Amino acid sequence: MTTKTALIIVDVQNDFVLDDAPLKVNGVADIIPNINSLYKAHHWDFIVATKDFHPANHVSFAATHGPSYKPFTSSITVEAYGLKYEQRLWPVHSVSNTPGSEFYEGLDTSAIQDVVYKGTDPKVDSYSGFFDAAGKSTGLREKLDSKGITDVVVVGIAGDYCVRATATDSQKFFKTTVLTDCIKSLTEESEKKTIAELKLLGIKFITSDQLTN
Ligand code: VGL
Ligand code: ZN
Repeated sequence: MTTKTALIIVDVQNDFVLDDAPLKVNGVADIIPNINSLYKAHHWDFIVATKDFHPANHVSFAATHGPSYKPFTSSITVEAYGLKYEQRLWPVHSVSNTPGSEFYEGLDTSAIQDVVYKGTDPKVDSYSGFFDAAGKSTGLREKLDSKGITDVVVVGIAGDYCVRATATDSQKFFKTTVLTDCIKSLTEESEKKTIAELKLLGIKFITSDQLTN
C-alpha cells in the first residue's frame, strides 16, 4: 500500500502565543521555526491547520459561568446532547474572527492547504481537531480520507491539550507521529505525562530530523 502523509498544525494562534495572550504557552516561539522548516524538508500529501474558534459565550470560558468561576482552577460538569463531561475552565480565548484567533504571524501559512475550525458550538468544547467532546466530527477525518491519507504527523500547541487530543483521535484511523521539537505544552510535567500515555496508544514521538517522508 502506498503511504500518504498529512501534516496537521494545531492551534498556532495569537491567543496561545503572544506575550500578553490569555492562554500563552511559554516557550512556544522556540518551536515555530521548526514547524516552518517542515514544509520544504519533507514530502507532504496534505497540509492542514486547525483553529480553536469559539463563540464569545463559549462553555469553556470561566467568564461564561459567572464571577465565582476562575480560569485554570475551576471546572464544571457540562451536559450537552445527552452527554455529561467535566470541562476545565479557561480564560476567554480564540474568539472567532478576533485578532486572537488569527494564526501567529511567525507561522509560515503559505503551504497550508485547508483550515479546520473547532470549538465553534457554544455548548461543547473540542480540544481535538477531529471530534468535539460530544463526538461530532469537524470534517477533518473526512478530508484526510478523501485524499487517501494513511499517515499523520501532528505539531503545534498545546502539547498537553489540543495536540494530545488530536493525536489520540488521529491514531484511531491513521498511523500517527508527533514531533517533539514542534510542540509545546502548558507545563513540562504534563508534556512528559502526555508523551508517556500517548506512546501506550502506539503514537510515535520523534524529532523532525528523524522524519522519513
Ligand atoms: C487549547 C485549552 C483551551 C489548545 C484550546 O489549543 O490546546 N487549550 N482551548
Ligand atoms: Zn479553546
